[in-house]
Amino acid sequence: MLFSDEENNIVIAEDAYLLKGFLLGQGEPLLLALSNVILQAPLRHMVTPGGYNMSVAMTNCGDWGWVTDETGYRYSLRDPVTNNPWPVMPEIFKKLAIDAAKSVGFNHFEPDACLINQYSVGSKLSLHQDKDEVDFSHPIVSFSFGLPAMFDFGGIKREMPKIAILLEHGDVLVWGGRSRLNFHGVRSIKAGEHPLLGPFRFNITFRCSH
Ligand code: MD3
Ligand code: FE
Repeated sequence: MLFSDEENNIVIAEDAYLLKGFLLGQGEPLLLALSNVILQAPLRHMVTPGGYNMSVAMTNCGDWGWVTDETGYRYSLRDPVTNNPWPVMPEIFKKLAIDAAKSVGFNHFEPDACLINQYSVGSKLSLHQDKDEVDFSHPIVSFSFGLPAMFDFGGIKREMPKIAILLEHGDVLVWGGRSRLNFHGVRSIKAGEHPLLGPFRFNITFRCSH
């Protein structure tokens, strides 16, 4: 069951919070910063170690970027498309991610990696765990923009029951501690038009990769 704590954040699970509409006052500078990152490090469909093309298009900013290819998943200091370092993490991204983490009690969050996911209509992210980081004591913070998505949140084993959570433009998830390694995924995005982002959803995750 979902319930709200004293600050009116929604507690989804142990150490996992949904900050509904947290970013709504900051949409314009955030989306400007996002478009600036994407101009320097273009969105691309990466290949999984199993040889599948991901339906989600991705890029990164910050010191480390998450990449996948036929050889596996890893964090890289350079963009394999341009061979450049990833674009600097925009100050406004970093500040709001740290503020969001702080608002639910994660006081020492210093992300060194920021993964940008672009979903078109029909894109999905299959059930997975995030375990390419070195230290799972740090939370993950995620920002959602554009079209809504149904997010599935499961347990620490793939076959455990899942709850579905609607993620909308301006929402933030902070995910750490006892839920850090839980399985999760994003269901296929339904057709729609967002007034600012058109037929797309963007999700931006902030992590301590090292
Ligand atoms: C729950 N992204 O990039 S963000 C991913 O909406 C990813 O694009 C999704 O899963 C998206 O790896 C979900 C929310 C999220 C991020 C990390 C988690 C939920 C999490 C780690 C553990 C459990
Ligand atoms: Fe994930």
